[in-house]
Amino acid sequence: MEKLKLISEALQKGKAKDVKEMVQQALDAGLSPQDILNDGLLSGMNEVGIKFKNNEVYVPDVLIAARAMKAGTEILKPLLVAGGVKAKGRVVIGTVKGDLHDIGKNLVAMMMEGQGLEIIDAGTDVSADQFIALAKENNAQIIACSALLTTTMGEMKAVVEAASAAGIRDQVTIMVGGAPVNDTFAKTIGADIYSPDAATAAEEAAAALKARGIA
Ligand code: B1M
Repeated sequence: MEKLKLISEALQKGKAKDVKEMVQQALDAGLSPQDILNDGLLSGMNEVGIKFKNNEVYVPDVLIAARAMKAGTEILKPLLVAGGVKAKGRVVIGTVKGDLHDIGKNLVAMMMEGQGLEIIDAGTDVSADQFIALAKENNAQIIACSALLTTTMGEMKAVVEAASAAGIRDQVTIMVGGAPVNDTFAKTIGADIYSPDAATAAEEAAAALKARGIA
């Protein structure tokens, strides 16, 4: 689809204003928010990732692409969040200590909101102790950890251990995700749920709460 390709290209060039306008135009033309997200914005970000890996673009280029991504998702957010199945429950979400990547985490938070969950967003570079303190303070049933670096994914284990040490392990469902994370890793560290993408994470969060009789 030409419109989505153009969005992807504008995102790769970091043209936030253009991305914003083009996303709105695509919506006005009747394209679905999900298609615009997947085949426009995420596809563009994926290309940036490939170029970043091959040293064809550098950190500043990635940052302006990330800003353009944010501009596009801001337009989509109310549409992706609306119409979700209402569920009760509170989630503390964050990107683990040492890790500043927040685009995926923000998408997960957005989709969970769409499931009617209340989100306490701890931001990025969140230590295990911060996750636990926020979960206790807010009486959260879910702790959701995102990691994008192989060097930081180990922090997720620290979160699981800190929940045990704080005596709340049986009260919180610990969810993990992010590009380097997989199901085997999640099982190894004792997390409860691994989800490969934001939409699945939101569905699994709602299902976990339902299974616990909360939703
Ligand atoms: Co970084 N970076 N980065 N980066 N960056 C990656 C992750 C990398 C794969 C690039 C590469 O080499 N190809 C590589 C990691 C290599 C590795 O560890 N194996 C990398 C590196 C090396 C680095 C630095 C070390 C670079 C440097 O400084 N030399 C540095 C680290 C900084 C730090 O965190 N301490 C760094 C910095 C940055 C920027 C700041 C420039 C920027 C982040 C901006 C921001 O987030 N605000 C950035 C970006 C944008 C990327 C890439 C290009 C894109 C990441 C992204 O946002 N993807 C990335 C390459 C890539 O992924 N292709 C790369 C889109 C996003 C929607 O996907 O976050 O995977 P993702 O989320 C997905 C799923 O993973 C899942 O749902 C989402 C989709 O629905 N998901 C969850 C995520 N969290 C979840 C949680 C869940 C469930 C699902 O449950 C709780």
